[in-house]
Amino acid sequence: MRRLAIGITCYPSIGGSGIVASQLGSELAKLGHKVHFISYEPPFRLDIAQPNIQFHQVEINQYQLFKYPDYTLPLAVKMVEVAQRHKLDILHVHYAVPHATAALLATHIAQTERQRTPHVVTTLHGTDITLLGRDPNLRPIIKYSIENSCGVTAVSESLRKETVQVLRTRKPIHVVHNFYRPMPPRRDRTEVRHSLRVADRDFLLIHMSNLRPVKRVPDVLHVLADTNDRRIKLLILAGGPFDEYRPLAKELGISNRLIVRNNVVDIENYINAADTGLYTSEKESFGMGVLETMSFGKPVIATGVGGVSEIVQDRRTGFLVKLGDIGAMARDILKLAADPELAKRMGDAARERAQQEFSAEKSVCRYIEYYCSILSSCKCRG
Ligand code: GMT
Repeated sequence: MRRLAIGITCYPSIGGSGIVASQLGSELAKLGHKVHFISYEPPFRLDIAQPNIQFHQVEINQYQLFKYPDYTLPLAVKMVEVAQRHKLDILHVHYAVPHATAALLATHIAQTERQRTPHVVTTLHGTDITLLGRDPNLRPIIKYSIENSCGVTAVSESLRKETVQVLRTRKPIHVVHNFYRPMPPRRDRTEVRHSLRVADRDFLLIHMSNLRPVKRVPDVLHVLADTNDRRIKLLILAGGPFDEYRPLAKELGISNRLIVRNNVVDIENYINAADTGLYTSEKESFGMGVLETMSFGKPVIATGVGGVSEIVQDRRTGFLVKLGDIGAMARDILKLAADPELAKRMGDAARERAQQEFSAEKSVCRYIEYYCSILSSCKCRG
């Protein structure tokens, strides 16, 4: 197989898209491809010391002349520089704005300078379409960036459909589902539970997210309150501030059943210590937390929105519930808590589904095949 030189740009902060882009880069590097991350800081779950990986930092100068500091322009310049110096075949950008926009500008500059021009592959992750795509101030540039990329992928069928519906794009969009390679837990389940003050007989729910409004954190708390069982506890691995939700937890009388940990990196130890995942989002183009939870053999109770229903199989790997149906979620939790055999059966099915349908092997292979098809057929490179 030909070794490729691939540039990757993503948001480096905590979030599913950065995690997916980092995992993809790391897997490509393991296969011998040269991977160049271009961003304002190293993505938070990326090991930049790994062989075949290099990180290129975008420097942003705060000129007084500009009221608002700009990132897109220095990013485009860095992309031109890296593409030329490292002979990039592919520039794989995660999110249409500003990353695909910067990549298109970079290829235009490179063409004008008669330099090496990489093929731009854009992956859509959700909020670029579901939120920004509906903003009339951004919609035309998002559409432009999609239509002019050499190739476009979406992380779920649901997001592909929504993109076509919201932006009326004609560009073919190829679906490559997100994937996850679980790290083996390094801490004993009982020890982790004890460190969280969770007893062996307790039933521990887990919720992992950045706590943005779209995740509906109040619903998570209401579901816990609705179970009305002291044995049922909830661990939130928060990628954002939780303090604004504390008054609600107090009002619902669940503070002593709630454990919050911030910016946890060793998620495998905590998911392994939990019993079931709980996700209440109102929108989710995929739902990395859902997949991560299932990968450790835990059933997931989730709202059946967007890409989540492409991951969770209702009544087989967990339960899919209507958005906002707090009562149904609480009943499903009680069902699992009362029936360890059911929880085990669903958890095993969840792990099997994660391994078979959302493995690193499968998705990385699909990306490589896609890169190769773009390299052999795309005419958009100068
Ligand atoms: O959901 C977020 O708040 C973060 C956002 C991101 O940029 O990481 O997540 C989006 O991309 C993830 C990776 O593809 C998906 O798993 C999430 O479902 C998607 N978020 C939304 O669609 C709301």
